[in-house]
Amino acid sequence: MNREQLLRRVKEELPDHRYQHTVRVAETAVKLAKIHGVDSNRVNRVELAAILHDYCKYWDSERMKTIIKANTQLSSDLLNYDKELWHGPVGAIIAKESFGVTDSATLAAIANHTSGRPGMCLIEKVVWLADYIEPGRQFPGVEEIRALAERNLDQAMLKALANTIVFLVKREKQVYPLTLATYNELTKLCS
Ligand code: DGI
Ligand code: FE
Ligand code: FE
Ligand code: FE
Repeated sequence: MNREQLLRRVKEELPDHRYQHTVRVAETAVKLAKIHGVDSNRVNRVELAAILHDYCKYWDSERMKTIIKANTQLSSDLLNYDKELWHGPVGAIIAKESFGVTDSATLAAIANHTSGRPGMCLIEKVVWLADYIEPGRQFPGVEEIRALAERNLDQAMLKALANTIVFLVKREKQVYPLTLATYNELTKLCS
């Protein structure tokens, strides 16, 4: 499937504002990939992961639950946490099964784009941050993280995760253990 066919499939699955977000994440991710020296023959993996990252975002939660239960490589602990955390891991399964994606970094970038994970590779970090800083995102502090993302991916992710965790704690929401583990690892990488 070429890029245009893929984008058409994604467009069918998403409301227009989310499709536009996806296109901006792909553009931002490619830009970040080039800045941070992703091999030129791997930039297409970054773009592919970005195009598919929110594919399952609007799926019915029962449909996602069924997929999580059926795939033992996904943590069943996910089901004890917010549904918002499900569309990445489920998206990676669908990328593999319905779109024939086999590259492990591409699949990991889709799977972990919400929480992150300790030990993320360059491609995963670029997609994670592109999702956070794409030009349509507007919230206090985003400009600082946009600037940081061009210089240092780890520092940018640390700041973004700190913001996310503060946002969740202020609303007395659960913080997924992988989100915290990612944050903790980045505090060490950045110290
Ligand atoms: O799908 P997007 O809106 O583009 O972005 P996303 O997949 O990165 O995040 C989706 C939502 O998940 C966002 O509102 C923040 C939230 N989130 C991120 N980490 C956690 C979380 N929600 C909970 N409850 N716990 C987390 O650890
Ligand atoms: Fe998402
Ligand atoms: Fe994100
Ligand atoms: Fe997104």
